[in-house]
Order: sequence, then structure tokens, then C-alpha cells
Amino acid sequence: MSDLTAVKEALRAQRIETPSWAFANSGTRFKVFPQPGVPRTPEEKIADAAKVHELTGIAPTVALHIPWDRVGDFGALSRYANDLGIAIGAINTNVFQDEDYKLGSVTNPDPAIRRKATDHLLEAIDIMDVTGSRDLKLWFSDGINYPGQDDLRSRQDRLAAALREAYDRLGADQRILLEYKLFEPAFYATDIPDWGTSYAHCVELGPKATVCIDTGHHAPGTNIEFIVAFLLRQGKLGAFDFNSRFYADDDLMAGAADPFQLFRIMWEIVRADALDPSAGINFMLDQCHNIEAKIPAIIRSVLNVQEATAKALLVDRDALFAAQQAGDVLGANAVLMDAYNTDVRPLLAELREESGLDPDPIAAYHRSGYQDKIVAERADGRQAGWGA
Ligand code: PSV
Ligand code: MN
Ligand code: MN
Repeated sequence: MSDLTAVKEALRAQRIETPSWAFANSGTRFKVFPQPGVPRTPEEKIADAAKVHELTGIAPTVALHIPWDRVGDFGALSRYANDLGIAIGAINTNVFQDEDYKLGSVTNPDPAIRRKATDHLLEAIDIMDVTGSRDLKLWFSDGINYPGQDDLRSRQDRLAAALREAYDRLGADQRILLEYKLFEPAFYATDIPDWGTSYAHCVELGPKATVCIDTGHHAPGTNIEFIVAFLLRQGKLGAFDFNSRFYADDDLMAGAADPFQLFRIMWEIVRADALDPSAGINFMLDQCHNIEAKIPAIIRSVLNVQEATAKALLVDRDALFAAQQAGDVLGANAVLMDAYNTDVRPLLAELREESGLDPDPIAAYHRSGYQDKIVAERADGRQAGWGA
């Protein structure tokens, strides 16, 4: 797509979902460095997410994580979000922070623990009914640390049974986004270690189950854009959890470690005409900002995804396909690299100005006084910890 009007139109329609937990304090297993002004409540996380949307114009939903964001009245929380100009997006479950889950949640050998974990999935769907959320995002920490610790195949059966129960509880417009992760916290075998396992379970479940690709959850060197292309072709790509990694599941800002990879991923999306929200892919962030200021880091991440998208939209498709057909290896590669090497920042600044936004959202944030305001308002020492 090289018609600039069409490029801008596609960019205006783009949507990126922010994660509530990225606004809160987070850390590694060594130390959490608390930051002043971080949200103490789900409402304050939503307020921060609304600020990101106000400045970027393309982040109108925020994902919640239960029980971290549990409130008494989700209807009221949803209305609060709407009043601030955003909406509640995906509901994330948490079956990894309870003593009971030491040997697994939905794959635990103990049926009572499996029941408890499955009930949590069902509870999350109850919440979705109230918030109007479409997406139930499932990530399981389930796995084993030692060969022989448990039966790999039985664990797949247990997983399938729990997923089936959740799937059958979904409303007509709701769906499951099923994440996979190579390792961690389980170190020998994760029960959904890769996209193939997630895909197979989603196929077994039916059309309302699709794969969520968390860009941090692969072995080093994995060709993620291939996975994107494959799942898109199968109609089984439901979402992304964008973040960057250098080593493991680093959860750094999207586009920070490898902006070229992000571009290659977004090119596959553009190539499949799957960028528009009507295509049903939820482009989420899943990050933690352990040492950097959180709201500017989330704005930066949104902008990084937007930049990668703009470059992908600039790929001259006709020239690329012609070069590919002609077997012109260098020519085809050059078409892609020309788009990647384009500085799209002026185009995006212009786009924002045309939409009544500040051309530089991060500078606008610093000028806004919001940071000083939250530091002052949230200074009673009850800062939320990671997840709290
Ligand atoms: C853990 O790896 C994880 O980062 C998963 O990617 C989930 O999406 C996220 O936590 C929130 O549960
Ligand atoms: Mn994730
Ligand atoms: Mn992760």
C-alpha cells in the first residue's frame, strides 16, 4: 500500500490494547523498585490507560487481570472506564499465584484443584458478561520440572477438559485467546509450550478459540512472523501480547529490542489485510516497566507498534509480488527493506496533528502535569505491587 491517504486511513483505524498490570509496580524475582504515583486501585490503572489513549488516540481499551483488578462492581468499573473515554478489553485469568497451583492448575493431578482453577475461568467469563468484554485470555503456568514428575499425556487430557468447560460457557460474541510459552515457571515441560499446541487445542475447541502470540514466549531465533502468517492463513490468530525480549520472557517495551522483527510481524498482518479491528485480532501489550517510568514507557510502546505498522503499510505490494514472481531475490528483499528504512515519524506526527493530537505524545505527557498530579494524589504509601 503506497497511497498515503490509504496508509493514513489504516493507521487511524489501528487499535492497541494496554495491560492494567503494566501501570503498576513490577520487578524481577530479585527486587521490585517502587515508583511514586503508581496506581493503587483498578480505577487508577484505568485512569492511566485513559491518559495513554488521550495522547496516542489509538489505545482505547485496557485489559484487566483477575484477581489483581477485582472490584465489587464490574459494571461500575466499566462505566468509569467509559466516562474516561476508554473501555475494558480482555479479561486475563490468574491460575498461577495460589499455593494450590504448585503442581499445576487445570492440569493438576488433584481433581479438586482442577475444579478450583476451572471455576476461576468460568468466573472470568461472568465478569466479561458484565464488562462487555469479548476476549478471555488464558495463560497457564502449568508444567513440570522433572521427567517423570507427571504424565505428559494425562495433563493434555486435563487441559482439554478445562478448556472445553470454559469454551462451552462462552457467550455468542465471546472467545478464548490461548497463550503458549516455551518455559517458565516450569522448566522441563510446559503444558502449552508452543503455538502448535495452542493451535491444536483451539481447533479441537471450535471457532471461538484462537491463539494469542506473546512475542516474548519463544526460543531465541524463532521466526515469529512465520507463525503469524501460518495462523492467519488458518483463521486462528486471535491476538498478540507485544513486548520485547533479549533473553527470556523479558517483557520489555515492544519494538525496543528488535524493531525489525516487529515490522516483519506487522507486514504479515498488513499482507493478510488483518490490521483493521474488523479482522478480529486484538493487538495487546503485555509488558512490565521495572525501572523506567511506566506511562511514558507504555506510550513509547504504542508508538513503536504504530511506527512498525506504518512501515509495513508502506511496503510496495505490487513491486514485492512482482519481484517474488520473477525470482528476483535481491529485488524483493530491497522492496521490503525500503519500507522498513523509511522514517515514518514525520508521517505519524502529521497524522496526529490532523486528528487534533499533539505530534509528540511523550513530550505532551511530560508537559501535561499528569505525572506530578498522580505522585501527589497517590502519595499515601499504598502503592500497588506487581499484580496488586
Ligand atoms: C507470564 O509469562 C505472562 O507474561 C503471560 O504472558 C501472561 O499473558 C501475562 O503473564 C499475564 O498473565
Ligand atoms: Mn502474555
Ligand atoms: Mn509472558
